[in-house]
Amino acid sequence: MGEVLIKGGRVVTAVDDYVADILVKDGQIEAIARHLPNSDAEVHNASGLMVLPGGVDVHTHMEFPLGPAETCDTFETGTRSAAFGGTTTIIDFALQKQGETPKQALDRRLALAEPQACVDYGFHIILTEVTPESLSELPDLINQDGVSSFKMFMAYPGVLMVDDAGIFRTMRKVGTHGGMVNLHAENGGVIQVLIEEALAQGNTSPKYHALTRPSIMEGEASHRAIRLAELAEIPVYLVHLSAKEALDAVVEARDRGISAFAETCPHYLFLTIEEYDRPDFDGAKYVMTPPLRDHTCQHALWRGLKFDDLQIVSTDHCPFCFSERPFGIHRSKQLGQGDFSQIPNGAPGVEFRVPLLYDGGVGGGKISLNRFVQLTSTAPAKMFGLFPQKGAIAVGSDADLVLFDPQKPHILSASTHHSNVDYSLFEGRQVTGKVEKVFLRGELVVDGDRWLGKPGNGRYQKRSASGRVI
Ligand code: DUC
Ligand code: ZN
Ligand code: ZN
Repeated sequence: MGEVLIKGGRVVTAVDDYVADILVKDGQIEAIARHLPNSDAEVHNASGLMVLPGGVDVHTHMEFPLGPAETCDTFETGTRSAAFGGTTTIIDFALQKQGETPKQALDRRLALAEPQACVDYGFHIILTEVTPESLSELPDLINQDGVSSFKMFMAYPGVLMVDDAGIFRTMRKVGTHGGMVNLHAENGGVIQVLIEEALAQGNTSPKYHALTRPSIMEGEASHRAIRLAELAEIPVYLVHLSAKEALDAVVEARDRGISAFAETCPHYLFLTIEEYDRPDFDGAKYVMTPPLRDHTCQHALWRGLKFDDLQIVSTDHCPFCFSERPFGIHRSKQLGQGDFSQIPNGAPGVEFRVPLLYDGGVGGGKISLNRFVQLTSTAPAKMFGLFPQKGAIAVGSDADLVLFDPQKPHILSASTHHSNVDYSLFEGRQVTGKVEKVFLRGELVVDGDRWLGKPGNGRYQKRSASGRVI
């Protein structure tokens, strides 16, 4: 690949903000200076634009099985959608299926992603069977295969849930090797009772998804997760934190010097439980887990982002179409017609994270510009062992660069997004701040509305064991 020169952009990182030229050579940043000569490089004029490090979304689910359902984005469509939204690295999940070892799960997902990925990618492994055999594979996965984080579910009993003993055993093993444990923190047993009670009373509409997953049960499980990690002496990372009660547990632990970390997602920052009051079956579009919460929670989340009680904004992009066509009932919310508990849990969002957080966060005066970059790129790269290759604009870092127009208004819509999913949580919402160009290791992959990337050009990222340094 020839050299690329990005001229006169406003370089914004988690700590910097200055105007400079950036020279890219062999996919990496070669030089940054006030003025660089044009030489033979392909030149891109970035005056009036911000130059941001490529977004890092550490929570996505492409062609992912969830019970009888499967998400409707392939690795190709989902990563292309990510690129259009300014995200150049994702960390997806390899789910350990029944009878499978963690390494087998990883290999299966790598084979699926490799020919399709349009942006760089890594995997967390979801452990569902904590057996001596599974545990014995973890050191090599961390030290050789570049998988340094392992997710477990405290919800979905009988399907995905791992009990406290299994979580604790995993924490001990992962901690010894410097890895990170990610937890879906909700009290699965109690929620199951509430679901059964609701259905027995004939309460079947999507709203009951939210009513049967109370925020105090997220708070309880978050507290338990942190206490287990404290005993195991390992950092812990709570995924998709939505409830004030859960955030309170994180704040309390961090105040005591415990390494508790958490992400939240745009839907919890911008939407509330009222969405479930939509008529007919429309509330199903908002069925994700945990569910949308109230304004008190939303306010607490923004405060948490501002003061670093929450470290990362990821999407939990887990798209299921609303309609049965064209991808079939198993990739559709229609699976749950007449029974909210059968609605596939998940919602799309990988394309809108960066513009939404810029518009609502920076534009809305809730977080600073540097904090926005930290939350969407630098902190996720650091938390999951990708920094300084990713998450930085620095000499030697990968030239994953986003040219972003901070003044440009545009409308978020399923009619113009690039995911396979047929709806948007944010349909019709106008935001200010648009991704104009995206470079993946120096290659221009998005130019306005044009797609120039290629499936298979995304590279698997072996991650370091961030638990040692976080
Ligand atoms: N948790 C996730 O992280 N994603 C989809 C569903 C769920 O419960
Ligand atoms: Zn989850
Ligand atoms: Zn998820």
